Amino acid sequence: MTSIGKLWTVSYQPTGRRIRAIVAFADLSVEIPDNFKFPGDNRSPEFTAKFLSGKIPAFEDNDGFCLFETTAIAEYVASLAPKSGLIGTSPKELAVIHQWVSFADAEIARFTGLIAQMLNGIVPYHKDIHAKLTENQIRSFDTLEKHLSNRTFLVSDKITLADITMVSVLSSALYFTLDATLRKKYPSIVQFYERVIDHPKIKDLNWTREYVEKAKEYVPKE
Ligand SMILES: N[C@@H](CCC(=O)N[C@@H](CS)C(=O)NCC(=O)O)C(=O)O
Repeated sequence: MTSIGKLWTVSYQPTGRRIRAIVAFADLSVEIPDNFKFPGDNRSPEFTAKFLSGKIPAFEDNDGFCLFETTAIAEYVASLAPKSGLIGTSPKELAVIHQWVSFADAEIARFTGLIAQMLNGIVPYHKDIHAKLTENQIRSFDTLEKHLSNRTFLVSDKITLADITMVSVLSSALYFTLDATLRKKYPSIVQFYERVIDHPKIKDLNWTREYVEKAKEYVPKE
């Protein structure tokens, strides 16, 4: 397997898992530096000289080409293996892949992320905002369920970057928000998630496999 460079991430980072899944699906490999302390080293001058945002995931190839931002890294890695089918086979297919990548990030992951930040006390908790974010996310689940009700994968009959992106986002939702009641409403989403994460090339990537029973709620600190 060809090593394409280094990926700075941590084992529990969902966006890092997304990139690692793309690397694995494309039959490539990437080195994960193990002497990297996070949080901490991401703010060091050495790190920010390469990656201006000071955030992970961050990628450097074997020639010193550096990238930050998950979607940019994911698509670049997918483009290194065009035969994998990850970036489709035509400009139209790539546009539809972008549509679902954007939908996954902006219309599902954004809400899970904000809800998780409120529940974890990173941003102040507000009940009405929590309810509104939940409502917005449910609208997105409705759209996704409708689309998947008669399809195996999001874009074509093969796994693409869109599918791997979507399961990386659903993995967090299944941990925080997509609870047993919602899962009954969205059988196609759950079947799709399990179909993609069980692909032999990516099944060992520590996806969420035990789903939340009741959407996580705010517990005020004493
Ligand atoms: N938009 C970025 C977000 C990256 C991001 O927020 N990473 C967090 C960890 S999940 C980080 O590195 N935080 C460190 C910091 O803010 O200093 C992406 O999609 O890659």
